Amino acid sequence: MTTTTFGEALAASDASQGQGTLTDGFHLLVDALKLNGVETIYGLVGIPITDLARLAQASGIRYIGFRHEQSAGNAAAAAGFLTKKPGVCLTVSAPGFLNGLVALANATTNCFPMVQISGSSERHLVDLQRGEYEELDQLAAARPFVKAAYRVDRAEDIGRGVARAFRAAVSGRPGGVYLDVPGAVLGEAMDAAAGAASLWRLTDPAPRQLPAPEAVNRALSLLADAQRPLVVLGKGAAYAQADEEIRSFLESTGIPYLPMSMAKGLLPDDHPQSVAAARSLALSKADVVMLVGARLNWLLGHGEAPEWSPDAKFIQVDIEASELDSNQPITAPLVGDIGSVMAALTERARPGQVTAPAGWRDELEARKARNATSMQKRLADDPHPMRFYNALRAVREVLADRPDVYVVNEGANALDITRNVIDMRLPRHRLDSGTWGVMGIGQGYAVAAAVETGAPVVAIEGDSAFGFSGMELETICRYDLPVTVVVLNNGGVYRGDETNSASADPSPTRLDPTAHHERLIEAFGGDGYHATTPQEVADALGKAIASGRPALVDCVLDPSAGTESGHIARLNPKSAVPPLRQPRKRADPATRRARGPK
Ligand code: OXT
Ligand code: ADP
Ligand code: MG
Repeated sequence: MTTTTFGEALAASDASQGQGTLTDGFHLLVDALKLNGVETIYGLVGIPITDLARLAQASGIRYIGFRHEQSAGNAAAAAGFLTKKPGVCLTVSAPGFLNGLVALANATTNCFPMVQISGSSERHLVDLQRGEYEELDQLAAARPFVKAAYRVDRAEDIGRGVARAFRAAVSGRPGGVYLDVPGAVLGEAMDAAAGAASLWRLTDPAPRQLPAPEAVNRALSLLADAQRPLVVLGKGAAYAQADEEIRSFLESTGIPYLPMSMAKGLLPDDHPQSVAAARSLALSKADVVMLVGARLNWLLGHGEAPEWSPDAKFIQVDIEASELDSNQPITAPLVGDIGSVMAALTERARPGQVTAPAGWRDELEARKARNATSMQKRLADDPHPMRFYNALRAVREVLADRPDVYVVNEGANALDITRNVIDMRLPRHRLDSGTWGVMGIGQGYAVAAAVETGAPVVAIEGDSAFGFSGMELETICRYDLPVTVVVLNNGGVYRGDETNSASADPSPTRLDPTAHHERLIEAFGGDGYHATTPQEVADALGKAIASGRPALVDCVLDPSAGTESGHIARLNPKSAVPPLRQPRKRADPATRRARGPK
């Protein structure tokens, strides 16, 4: 029996294409992706897409293989956010597809453009539920979670399917799109010339959307009458890559702005107009608020009093008209792409028409100064073991010299405290848990940031958050990426000192406080550091970034550091009924190990 290697098959297929005879679904899909500018695919192979990944790689597309589809999907989503082009994730049928779907749904929630292409099993067997290998109606399963979902049923429709998926992902409000490609379609042969003619490249994938002039005037009049105007910049503003238009409007008017977490760095965090350090005052007192690529969702208290003034009037700049009025009346809707809207506002504003009254600016400055002083105090403390602020002070000092570093951030306390302690100075350099507050994005986002930009990445993660995608350390090492993972290790989900009242089992929030996460990366050839003081954190991080190698710094924190749910504890349901049992102090196995033999 003779076997054909993939390389031989590829050469033969190239030769046959050269003769202008036959092509197949594999080639057409790769060609369609290349034609539409895809440079990288994030995925995990298996039946029926293994040869597709090989072919993509052979054709010059970079293929990054992960250990779990969710991380591959998260990488594709982050790539979409960073590049403004759909990130592509490739998965196998049924379970692989479902693993990736969480990331696709998260991308949709975050308004990131992403396309998940999944192989699927034999349609005639799946549809009659005959018990096919990895049987699942994937198209139906995807629909509720995505912006759009399509299936290609014939090789001749591959070009159309790719065009449709890419257009849907990136135009208007960006989001996640599912493209189902049954194995049989990948293997289907067709005339090569007809196949080539069936592909096309999208013209103007995300057309500009200009605001109506009267809508611009309405917004300017409202701003002109404001005594306490405020601009809120969201991750849509970061995504829009309209940095100059946004800066120019803000600086020409002097209006204070609040950056949402992923908009940090759009203007440098030390910009005098930033009121990140006077957040609650800015929200509660602003009388006219202009939302730019930010939804009035839970992260902004739905625009409700007392977090906001009950009399506040809202202007909303968004590409998605149906977002407006979702929570509060929008007095001045500005529907369009952020670049066009901000440019129109600057152009149409009469000199001196929109300003920020001095009294308002002074009030905000005073609050900023007060909060900056308490932040300095917290950072200056030097308890042993370390707590969040002390470890992060060291990280902050190292990153102060490296504004080029991309910061990925997840956890609860690890998220909330990092957001406020680590300043960002460049746009789109911070990627985090986003609209869902999801754990598990860490390593996937870090891989994408490194692959898409070539810049160093520091992923700052709670020890629980890290665990969701920890095995991707191997991916980071395999591709030798300049990623440093900083684990803020307090031994628990929120904190690590809770005891169980009922048995020897650890409490639900407990993890192992004795864990040495740095040993995980050493298993794959990366550099591991164990840090117990701020100086050790700074030394390790400085070395790790300078090396350009995969690294992990395990920062040992006091297990009592951290509060339940971080800054969003109020979202935990409260009951009037007292707990059944009072906690009985009983050390669990991890604590006993940490204490050592008696
Ligand atoms: O204005 P005032 O005076 O009020 O002051 C404010 C600012 O002005 C000021 N400030 C500053 N002062 C001085 N200097 C500077 N630079 C400065 N910057 C700000 O500080 C205060 C507070 O400011 P802030 O933070 O802006 O304001 P606030 O009120 O907090 O903002 C509100 C929010 C809502 C906008 C903000 O809090 C926010 O963005 N929060 C995001 C919260 C979030 O998404 N959390 C993650 C989810 S928690 C939970 O769900 C977790 N789970 C469950 C789970 C999840 N999520 N996913 C999956 C798939 N499965 C399960 C789990 C398992 S978290 C988690 C793991 C946790 O354990 P880890 O070990 O990972 O993490 P640790 O907690 O570290 O142990
Ligand atoms: P944040 O969580 O930072 O507040 P959100 O994700 O809630 O930000 O909001 C992002 C908003 O930005 C979405 O409503 C989305 O429709 C919008 N958006 C995304 N890209 C653009 C763009 N290019 N122009 C205008 N609006 C955009
Ligand atoms: Mg923790």
